[in-house]
Amino acid sequence: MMLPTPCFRRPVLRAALLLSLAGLLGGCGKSPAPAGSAPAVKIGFFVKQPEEPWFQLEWKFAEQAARDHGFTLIKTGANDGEKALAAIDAFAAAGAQGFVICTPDTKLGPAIVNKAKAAGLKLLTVDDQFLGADGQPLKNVHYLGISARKIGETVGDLLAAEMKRRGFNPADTAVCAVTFDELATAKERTDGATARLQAAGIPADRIFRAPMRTPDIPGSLEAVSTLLTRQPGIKHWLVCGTNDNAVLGGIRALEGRNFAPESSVGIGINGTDCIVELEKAKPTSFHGSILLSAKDHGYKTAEMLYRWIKDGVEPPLDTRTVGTFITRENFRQVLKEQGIRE
Ligand code: FCA
Repeated sequence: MMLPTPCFRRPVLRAALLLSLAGLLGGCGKSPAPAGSAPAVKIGFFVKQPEEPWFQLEWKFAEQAARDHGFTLIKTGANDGEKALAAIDAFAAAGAQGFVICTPDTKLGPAIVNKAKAAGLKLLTVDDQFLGADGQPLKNVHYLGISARKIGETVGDLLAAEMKRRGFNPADTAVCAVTFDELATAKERTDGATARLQAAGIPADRIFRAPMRTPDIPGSLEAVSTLLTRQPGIKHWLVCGTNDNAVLGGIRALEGRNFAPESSVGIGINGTDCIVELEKAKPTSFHGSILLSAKDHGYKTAEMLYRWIKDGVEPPLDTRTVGTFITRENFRQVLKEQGIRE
């Protein structure tokens, strides 16, 4: 079930919308629970960037969990903090007992926790860990995310190995790290990658950062184009970034400056937002990606919340997932094994 994200500005409209939402949800699916039995489980799943394949896959796997366990999933998302807060009201009005969220803004954490508490909803955060008022992670809020630093380090090691394999002259080679430091998991990834590249012998003054204003392909394209204008003498770029889209924007910027595909190398993170790129008949500079487990992030989070609601089994406070390196050589096989592609 997919909800449009309501934008509640006027109280009357808001009440009417919530009522119609409740009616809509009450009317769909299973018949009401018999008197005395536990109510049917309903779980909300809010994501910050619903247009991205990564988040669509999280939903797809959460839906699989809903089918397997017989609960109702309410999907909604937007890259907007106000809408995230409004979604909590909508989940409560729809009769949900809890929700999974990848928040558009980690600093909203305390507000989301308060709203969930007030509405009596259980809460599980995915991908982006909440921050408290002191800027530190809210460790008492249940979270499932990636081992970001470690995955970033793997990207750095793989880029260094690829530089050697391709025989790039270190004197003409530089690193482009497409960063989004506002988000802790993103910063840990690029910090991990650049630390390993420096350890592999790239001097610190040849490790350049391209900070994205928005965490998407246009944001990266703009940031990397600016960097390329400032550093015209580099022949080979090693591109890392917060996720696939960050790296893809960098690759598009290199193409815009006529870098040959084999002259540079990019390695992404997610593995789900670069499938079209890997499927292209001609290789680009996008060499591969660390495929994260969309199944763990979608199925497992929804399932953990379901067990918590239904059986009182509290999930661990902090669960971390790992990734698998995919390239043009193995991606079809690995995506099939992980249930992402037929
Ligand atoms: C963050 C990123 C996503 C994905 C996820 C695991 O939310 O923005 O692209 O990498 O972590």
